[in-house]
Amino acid sequence: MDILFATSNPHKFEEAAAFLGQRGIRAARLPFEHRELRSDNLEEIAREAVDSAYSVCGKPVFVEDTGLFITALNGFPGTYSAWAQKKIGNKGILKLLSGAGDRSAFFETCIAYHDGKSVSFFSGRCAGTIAEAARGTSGFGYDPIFVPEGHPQTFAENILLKNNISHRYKSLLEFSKSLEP
Ligand code: ITT
Repeated sequence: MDILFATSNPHKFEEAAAFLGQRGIRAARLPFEHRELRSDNLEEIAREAVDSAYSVCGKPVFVEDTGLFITALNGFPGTYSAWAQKKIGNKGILKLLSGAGDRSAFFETCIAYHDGKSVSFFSGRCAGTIAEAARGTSGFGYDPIFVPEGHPQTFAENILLKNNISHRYKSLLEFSKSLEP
């Protein structure tokens, strides 16, 4: 089957298209520049975005909203992850965490799928810690500073691992199961 993924982020599209392609679902990208809703809730943001994407394309379409939630920063950058990546980047996050005893964090993704009648949600979470310094060159965004639980490398040092355990992988797995006939 064919499906549309509305996103402004080519990296997110690449990861999702590779995963879905392995399961016989061909994803096409709807380049979607959209002013995101301000909210602390990923599902609320994804809901508003998918309604807007559907009103543009009029076809079954999904969006996903992802955040990095850092315990020592009370969940920041969370739903403001795109903004924080642009404004302060990984360097800024590492600076905010200098001297922090607790470096735990998690990524969470919420997919919202509009099938033309109703909207369904699929979430995935990946726990880990924030590294002391950025490491690795693969991936994008916060990948060089995120070390998934139980592994020594950052996502940017081991992209194959990322693609098999990540927040995005988990949410896409649930989503793809729901599309099975
Ligand atoms: P959309 O148009 O799809 O919303 P976006 O880039 O604004 O694209 P998000 O709000 O979902 O996407 O993501 C927030 C930011 O978090 C994103 O810009 C990246 O910097 C970062 N991010 C998202 N997924 C990531 C991942 O798997 N690994 C590392 N960083 C990630």
